Amino acid sequence: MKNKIIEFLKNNQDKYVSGEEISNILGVTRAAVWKHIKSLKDMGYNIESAPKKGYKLVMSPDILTYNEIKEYLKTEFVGRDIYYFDELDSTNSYAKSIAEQLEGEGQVVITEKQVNGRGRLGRQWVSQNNKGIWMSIILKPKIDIYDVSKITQVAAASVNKAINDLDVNSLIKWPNDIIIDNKKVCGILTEMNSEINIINYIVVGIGINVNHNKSDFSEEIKDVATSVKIHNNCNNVKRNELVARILNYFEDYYNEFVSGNFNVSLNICKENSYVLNKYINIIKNDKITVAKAIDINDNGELVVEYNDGNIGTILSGEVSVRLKK
Ligand code: BT5
Repeated sequence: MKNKIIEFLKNNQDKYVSGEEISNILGVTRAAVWKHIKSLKDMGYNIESAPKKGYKLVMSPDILTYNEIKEYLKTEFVGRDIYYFDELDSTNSYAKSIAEQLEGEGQVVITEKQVNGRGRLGRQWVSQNNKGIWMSIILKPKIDIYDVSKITQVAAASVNKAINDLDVNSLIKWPNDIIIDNKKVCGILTEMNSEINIINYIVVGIGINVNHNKSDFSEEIKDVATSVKIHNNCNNVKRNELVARILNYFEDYYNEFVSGNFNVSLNICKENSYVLNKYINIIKNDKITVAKAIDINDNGELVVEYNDGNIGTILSGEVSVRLKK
C-alpha cells in the first residue's frame, strides 16, 4: 500500500491531495493513509501536510527502492522485482538464500549498507555506508557451466557503459573490477549454485562506490578506492538512475549472451580494457608471474605472453592481476 500511496503522490506532484481522496481511490482507511505517510516520511520522503488541503510530495529521497528506480528502467525482466533493505549482511548472501524459491530470473537485491560485504576468495568488500550501490542480480540461464564466468564480463560491460554515460571515463580490469584513474570504483562477485551439470542459479553481485568523498574511505582502502562522484566534478550522482542504466545494459547484453552472442560484452571489455597491452603481475597463491596481457579470447580468458615468449591463458577466479609498476 505504501508503494501505491507514493505512486499516487508522484502522479499528483503539482498539487495537494486530501487524505480522503487517497483513501477513496486506493481503498484504505484514512488512518492507514496517515500511518503510511508517516512511514514514508521516515524513509526520507519530504511530504508536506497542510490542514484542509492534504498531502503534497515535495521531494523524494535518494534511496534505491523499485519506486525510485522504475522511472528509468527499460527492462522486461531484470530489476522488475526488487528486494530492498536498509541494511543486509551481503546482498549476494541474501540473494542466494532466496534464489531457489523464486520463479523466473532477473530479481535484484539492493541494500543501502552491507555489514559483511564480500569480495572474491574470502576478501572483504567495504560497503558500510549508504553512498554506494550494493546489489545482486539473480539469474537462471540455460548455459554450459563452463560459460558461467563470462557473466562477470557481461556485468562489467554494463557497469562500464553506464558509468561512461556520465562522461566519467572508466576502464575494465579483467576479470571483475572497474577502474577510474588507476583506482577501483567497482567490484563484481559472481557466485553459482549447481548440480554436476545443471545450473540452479547464479548471483551476480555488483558493488560501486558512487557518492563517496575521499574522506569516506576507510584507512584500509583509501589508497586503492575511488568513487564516481570524485570523477564527476565532485557532483553527486543519482544512484537510482545509475542502477537503472546498469540494469538496462545488463538485460541487453545478458540476452545476447544467453542466445549465444558473447561478442557484444567481450568487445566492450576489450575496447575499454585496463590491462590489455600492458605488463601485469599475475598473482596465484602468493606466487607472482610477470606477463604481457595481449588479448581476451572468446572464452573470456585473458591471453598473456610470458617473458620467455610462451603464450598462455588465465582463467578468472584463480588469480589476481595487478598492473606492473
Ligand atoms: C571484488 O572482490 O571486487 C568483488 C566485490 C563485490 C561486491 C559486491 S557488493 C554487492 C554484492 N554483495 C556482496 O557481498 N558482494 C557483492 P575482489 O576482487 O576480491 O576485491 C576485493 C578487494 O577490493 C579488497 O581486498 C580491497 O582491497 C578492495 N576493496 C574492498 N572494498 C572496496 C571498495 N568499497 N572500493 C574499492 N576497493 C575495495
